[in-house]
Order: sequence, then structure tokens, then C-alpha cells
Amino acid sequence: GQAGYRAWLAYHPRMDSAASKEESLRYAWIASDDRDDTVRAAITEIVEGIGTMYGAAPRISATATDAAGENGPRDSEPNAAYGAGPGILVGTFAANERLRDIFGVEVAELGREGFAIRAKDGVTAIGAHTPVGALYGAFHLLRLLATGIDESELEIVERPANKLRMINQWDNIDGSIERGYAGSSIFYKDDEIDFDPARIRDYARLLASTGINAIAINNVNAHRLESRFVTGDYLPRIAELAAIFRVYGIRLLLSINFAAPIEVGGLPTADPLDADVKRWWRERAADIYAAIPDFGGFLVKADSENRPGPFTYGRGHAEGANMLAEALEAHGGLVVWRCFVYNCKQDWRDRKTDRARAAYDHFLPLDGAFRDNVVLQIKNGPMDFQVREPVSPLLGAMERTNQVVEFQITQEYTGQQRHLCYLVPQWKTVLDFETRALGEASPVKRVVDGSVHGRALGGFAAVSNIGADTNWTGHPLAQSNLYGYGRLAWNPELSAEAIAEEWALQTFGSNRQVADAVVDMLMDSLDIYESYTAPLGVGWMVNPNHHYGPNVDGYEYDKWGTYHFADRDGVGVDRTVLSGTGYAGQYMGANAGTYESFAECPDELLLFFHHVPYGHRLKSGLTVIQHIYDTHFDGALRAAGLAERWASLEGLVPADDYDEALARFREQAEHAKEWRDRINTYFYRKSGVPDERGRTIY
Ligand code: GCW
Repeated sequence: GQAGYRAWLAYHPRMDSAASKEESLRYAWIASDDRDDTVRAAITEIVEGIGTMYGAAPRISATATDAAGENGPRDSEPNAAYGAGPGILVGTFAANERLRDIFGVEVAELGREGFAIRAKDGVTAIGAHTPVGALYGAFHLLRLLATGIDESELEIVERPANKLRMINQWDNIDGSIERGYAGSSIFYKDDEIDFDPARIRDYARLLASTGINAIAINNVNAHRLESRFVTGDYLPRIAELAAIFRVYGIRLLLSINFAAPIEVGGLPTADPLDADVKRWWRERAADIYAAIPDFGGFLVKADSENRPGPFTYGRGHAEGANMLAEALEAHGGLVVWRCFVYNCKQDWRDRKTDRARAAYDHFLPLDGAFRDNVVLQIKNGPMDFQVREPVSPLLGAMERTNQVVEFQITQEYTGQQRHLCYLVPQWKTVLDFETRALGEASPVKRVVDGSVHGRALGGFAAVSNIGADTNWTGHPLAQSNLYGYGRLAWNPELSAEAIAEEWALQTFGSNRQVADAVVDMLMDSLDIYESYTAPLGVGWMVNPNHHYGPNVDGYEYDKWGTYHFADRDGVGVDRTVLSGTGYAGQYMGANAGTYESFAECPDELLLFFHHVPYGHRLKSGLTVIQHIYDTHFDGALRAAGLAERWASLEGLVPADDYDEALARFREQAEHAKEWRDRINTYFYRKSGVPDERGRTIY
């Protein structure tokens, strides 16, 4: 269907028509003295947005001075309905004297990407130091209008908390998307870079409206042809993509293949200390910057899941990353080096090796060894984007290393966009986690924004959930995760609920009944999904490879290092220092003791840190086995409830969205029963303990 395409930039007509009429009077014209493409994009967006919401578009005035001239705008036809009236000024302080007058001196703290909005004497002014700041301000004003804020006395100053606010596309040149659940790629087709510029622009608009400022356009697993993206064969087309994103303040990055000097360059080695290898990468960097002057840099998955890396040559991650960083440094480029490094060929009989330890064990010793234009990208948890994991102990542990946290917007382990799972609450838990890096007040969000350790560079990265499906994300409500990620990267203080509400109002319009229902469903969804899939911090009870659906022992005797160790007496992984793998000891300060302790470890992570008897009583008062039964029965019921709640919105949301979501909610309800019965049956057969409440287990 078409409805979902415009996503949260739908700009629904305001329903409250009296207010709407009055407000539209406030925006009779829009003007700027800036002439660049980015401010033009801001103007276009406002004209379209306000025009659609209020039924009367602001007239574009050539210059800010004309717009407010005594006789109103002179350069174009006066707007018949509203005359000169009050309007909108947007742009940079440097180019717009009137913005300098309106804002005076308080603008210094805005930084490169911040903006200020002030409504004064009939003029709504959006000012920034840069065109992209003005664009962010324009999107912010539109967000406020769409969410029905009282804009008569606007006084807003915003700047992003994080420097890097990045999206990773796991798109392949054949058009497939690794872990993609919303159709094929919008960037590639049939082994070519092949895109519709209008669609890329719309993606850029969606991203920029939330504050995203960087995008790596190909899969971190860079295959044969993608390895050549750094060469002249592909750079002209990539430069076209970069030009579209540039207008929206988004820098383009490429995922590279560490072995490209061999596979593409024909060299005998990819050793990072080899002079020819260094020269080869310097030449590639020079070529890239000739085509894309503001190229963002390289994203690197090295020595991870069979990808090549410096280990082959007896070198370490710092040597590998620094070699690439040197090649990019003169051009202002970054190396974003992923820490998702572990042994994926483990013997399940080996009870000592613990995949959860791997990132910390590999990277902590390298603290201080990376160049300033290297940033480490650390997955939010120590394993791999499970429904529930503890926070990676590496976050905050390196004082002299730039860090970004990596989230997964695409729902690989969280229902693959067939189940509803609003992930913002999960990310909030991670961001608010107190690392104790400096005793107190060192939450993850302050680590990655650079303030805890005084780092100049940091931020967020996340794997996108979009594809060529008309509604971008398959499940229409999964758009909320992309939206929420961008908003959190801009401002991690926003609550999950506030973000859900913003998203619902912008996406479905100002009908309160719809917004309230959608917000409630989103806010319940993670807990519902966790209930029927992943009790008490156990993960990986999924089908191998595609990762959809229940399979309790799917990975139990496998090489990927992902076990639950259920036996007749109990379940869970002993990761204590005392008797287990020692992982709990990687945490700082009191956190180590909390997780080490059977008594203090929070219920929701108990089985991640401890092997526990089925009869163990949780803080909730339930035994572990009864908790498993109860949450699975309950989760399946609540999943069915989601379908009913959605059905109550028939006729109130666009039919396309309604139908697409309803089909998914029905699948979720059925599939949740499968999860319930598989998990309950498995643990009943292992433990022999019956359900206290006598419900059906097979
Ligand atoms: O979660 C795993 C995925 C892989 C992915 C890998 C990674 C891109 O199953 O598909 O590869 O993580 O993050 O590199």
C-alpha cells in the first residue's frame, strides 16, 4: 500500500480546523537569505509540511528583507488569502541579518548542528550556524506542529548530544539485505548500484528529520563486488548517492574488506604494516575524496565471523585500524572499527570459552593505542542483539579510546518485523546503565557522547530496518524504531513514551484515540515479546541461521558459543568469577559484585549470569520454572490482545497500514502460541515439574 510511504513525514491535515486556520495565519510566508541546497530543502519541507497540515502553504519570499518589508513581499504575488502577515525566517546567522537581530548573542552554544527557534512579533525564526542546523530546526518546527504543540511562544534551543549519529545498511549489491525484513535494497539491484534518486532522497529526509548524520551504505560483510566500491569502477555512482545525502547533512561511509589490497589490488598481502598495502589504501582514499570531498570514512568488520583482518598477518586491531586511519586522516575521514570479534568456531564441549567475554578481552588491552580518527563500534550487549542481554562491559571501560554504541534496529532476534517490538525502551535501558567508570554518574549515554572520558568523538550506530517495501519497514509500526533511534541519538534524555507519542501523532495524525492506543501497544510490545521468547536473560532459543521462531536447542550443541545449558535440575550460564567463565568480573565497581551474586543479580538477567535450579525463588516470589510457564502463557495471551487492540482502530488509520499491520498481528498471535508451547513443553519435559496452575503443556 501507499499510506506508509510518507511515514512520520505524512503531514496530516490538522483536524482541529479553527485552531488550524488561526495557526496557518502565522505562516503566510517563508524567507531566507541563504541560497544553498540544504536551506532550500528546509524551505521546501516547510512549505510542503505546512501546506498539507493547514491547507495553505507559506509563500516563498526571495529574501528575508523583502519578506518583512513595509508593504509585504514585493518579489512575488501576494498571497491572496493572507497578505504579507507573519511568517517564517530560516537560515544561518551569517547570511541572515534579521536572524542575528532576533536571536542576539545567545547563539554561540548551538555548535555546528544545533538550532534555535523563536516566535517573536509574528515571525517564527529558525536560526543556526550552518545550513544543516537550519534544516534540523525546520524539521523540529514541523514536528512540533504535527504533534500539536502550542507554538505561539516558541523558545527553543537544541543541539545534538552526540557527534556521530550513524546508520549502517547491511545491503548487498545483489539487492539482498542481510537481516533485512522489508523487501530488497533501495540502493542496489542485480549486482549494480541501482537506485531511484527520489526514493533515496525520501530516505535521506526521513533520516535527517530525526537527526541522523552519517550512513554506511553497504553491508559490513563486504563481498566480492562490494570490495571494489573503493575503486573508480563504482565511485561515480557512489558519489551520486553521497550528493543526495549531502543536502540532508548526512555523510556517506563505505564498509570495506580488509583483504581488498589482495582481492582488488592484486597485492600479495593485506598486512597493515606493509608499505605497498599502506600506499594502496592511501591511493584509494585519495580517489574517494576526489569524488566525494566530504566522505565520512570506512566501517570495518575485521577478524569477525570469517571476515579477513589483521590477525592473518600476526597484527592486532590497533595496527589494522591505524593503518586505515592514516590513509584517511589528511582528508578528515574516520575509521569506524567494529568490536564484534569472537570465536565462531567454538567446540560446545569447551566449557571455558565464553563468547560474552570476547569483545572486552580483545579490545580492553588496546586502550590508548588507536589514532584520534578511529572510533570503536561496540554492540550494546556482549553477545548479539538478543531480546535481553546485560550491557557490554566494554562500554566505558576504555578511557583513551573513542567509542560508539551499536544498536540493531532491524529486528533480527526480536520478531523480524512480523512481531511488534518497539525497541526504544531496550535502548534506553542500555543508555541509562551506570557503568561506574568514574564511580557514579557514568551512564552509557555519557560514555558514548564523550563526556565521561573527555573524548572528542563518539555517538551511536545502528543497523537499519528499511527496504524497498512501500512502507519502508514491512510492519508499519516498525517505523517507530527507526524514528526512535534517530531521536535518541540526538537526545538520549527523551523518554521512550514521548518518542512513541511523537511518532504516532506524526504518522497517523492528531486523532488522540489512535495515538494513545498506538503508544500503549508500542510501550507494551517489548515486554510481551520477551515474555514468550526469552525468559530471565536466556537468549538464542531460535532456529539457526534465519533466527525466526522457537528452537530451544537450536544452538545448544553448535559452534557459535551460544548456550543455555538446561538440564533436569536447572538452566542458565554460570558466568561468575567464582565458579564460571569469569565474565561478571569484567564489570566495573559494584556492578561486578551485583552480577556475581546469586542473590543480588536482577531477575531479568539471572540466567545470563547463573545456572539456577528450577525451584529457585526469584525476587518476584515465583520459582524459575513457574516464571517460565507464567510468562509464556501470559505473553501469548497478550500477543493475541495486540491483534484485538489494533482491530479496534479499523477505519481510524489508513486502510493500507491497517491491513498490513493486522495481518502481522494475527501472525504474531499464532506464532506466540508456538513459542509458548515449545518453550513450556521443553522445560516441563526437562524438569518434570508441573505447572502450578494446571494449564496445558504437552
Ligand atoms: O547478528 C549477527 C548477524 C549477522 C551479522 C553480524 C554482524 C552482518 O546474524 O548477519 O553480519 O551479526 O553484526 O556482523
